[in-house]
Amino acid sequence: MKLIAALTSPYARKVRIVMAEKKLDYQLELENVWAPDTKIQESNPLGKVPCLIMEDGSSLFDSRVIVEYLDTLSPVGRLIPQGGRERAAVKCWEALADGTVDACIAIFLENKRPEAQRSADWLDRQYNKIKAALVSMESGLGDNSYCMGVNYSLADIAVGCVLGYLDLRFAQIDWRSEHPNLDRLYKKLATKPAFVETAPPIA
Ligand code: GSF
Repeated sequence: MKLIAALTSPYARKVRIVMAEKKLDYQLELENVWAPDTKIQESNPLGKVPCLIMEDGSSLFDSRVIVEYLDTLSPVGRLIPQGGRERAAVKCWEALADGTVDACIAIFLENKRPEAQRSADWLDRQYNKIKAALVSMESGLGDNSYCMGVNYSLADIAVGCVLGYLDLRFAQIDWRSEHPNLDRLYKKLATKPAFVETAPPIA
């Protein structure tokens, strides 16, 4: 398997952490999807990473589809419950975390536009989503060890990737002091080899 990714992409980081936790071998191919000569659309018509190229050459995207597939490849360290409410709950945590990243990226891209073209209303709307999502994650986690209670799952990986992305691109958001439960979870996740190995480069 080959994973087309970018080192700063939180969605790709989620996939790479799942690969590491499942002890799956793969080749990492870095792609700058914003470069004019990017070939990403040959693999993903949407022009986005992460994109997984399977043994038969076919591709799989997006990150949620990829991690769901990877979890079926090996019984090592199941990250998504097989069915029922628990499965839906993990997927909902993932949707919340990925949706928070979507809002972060919308802000990041908006801020790349010339200042006169930026919409303050649009930026506010995205910041509000991030704020509300952090509140929701904080209360959903509560005093539990992990998002789903006692078991480490894809929910924690997805949440860890958002928090890492906030540190990378939104250092001005002091999420730690307002969200002590998330701080406690992140400290624990940050010691895991899969998180250490995939930490985004500081740039
Ligand atoms: C989002 C992927 C994405 O936006 C997923 O895989 O879960 N729902 C998708 N990737 C960004 C890179 S990043 O900021 O993580 C991307 O490839 N953007 C290029 C574009 O044209 O939007």
